Formats: sequence, structure tokens, C-alpha cells
Amino acid sequence: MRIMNKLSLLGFAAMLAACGGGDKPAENADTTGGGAAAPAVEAPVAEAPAAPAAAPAAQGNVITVQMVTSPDGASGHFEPANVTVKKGDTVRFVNDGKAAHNVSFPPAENAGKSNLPPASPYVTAAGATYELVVNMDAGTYNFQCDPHATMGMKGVLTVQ
Ligand SMILES: [Cu+2]
Repeated sequence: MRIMNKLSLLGFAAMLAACGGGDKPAENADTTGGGAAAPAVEAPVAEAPAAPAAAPAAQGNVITVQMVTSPDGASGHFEPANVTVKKGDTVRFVNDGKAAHNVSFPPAENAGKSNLPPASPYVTAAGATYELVVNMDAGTYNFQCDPHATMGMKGVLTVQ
């Protein structure tokens, strides 16, 4: 019995020792993995979206043009259709989500003009945007929504 008790006490002491020994590594682990390092990693990640948001601001003024679908959904118009910008400005085309629209500057409609931007992808979702950074020289440029151009979805971009 006494031996059993002694063994039990030894076992208990061993457990205490194990626990005591375990605390220190646990504290070390908390110090290492906890506070300092992890938030430091998260902070740059949280700041990352700020950089793209700041980028458009650096590219001149942002002029918003709505892509408005006609009530029957068969056509649409740009609002405003006549836009005046400076080189380096950004034109942000915003779709109303009721039809797919795009923005193109067909060479045939812009004779003699150079540096025309490529036709944009189709913008479909409500609030979806296509942002055009104006890199053309001063002049007047005709743009359109390709599927709706014959129905009047056209605009004029004047670069000062
Ligand atoms: Cu359209």
C-alpha cells in the first residue's frame, strides 16, 4: 500500500512537473505566435486594398458615365453621352445591370485618330464598371456600345 501511495505521489509530482514544464513552452508559444508577429502580417494585408483605391485618384479626375438600358431592354444610352476630360483622367462606365453593354472607339468612327483604346469587355452586372484611363491626345472621339450602336447608344469623348 505504501509503495502504491508513493508511486501515486510520484505520479502526481510527475504530473505537476509535466504541467509546470508545459506552461513555459506554452507561454513561449503564445509570445512567438501570438501578438506581435500575426497582426504585423495582417496589417499589410489590410492596407493592400488602400493602394488600388489610391491609384485611380492619382490618375486625374474620375468622370462617371452611366450605361442606361432602355425600358424594353433592347438598347440603351450613355448618360451623359458627351464627356469632356483631360488626358490622364479616368472615365468610369457604370452599368445598370439590365443588359450587357460595352464601350468601344471604332477606328471607322474615329478616322485619323491614333491611340484608340481597345473595345472594352462586356459589362453586365448592376454596378459593374469599366474604367478607361484616357491616353489619347486632345481631340474629339466617338465611342459606342457595339451591340446597341445602331440603336443610338453612342457618345462623344472630348479630350482637352
Ligand atoms: Cu449597350
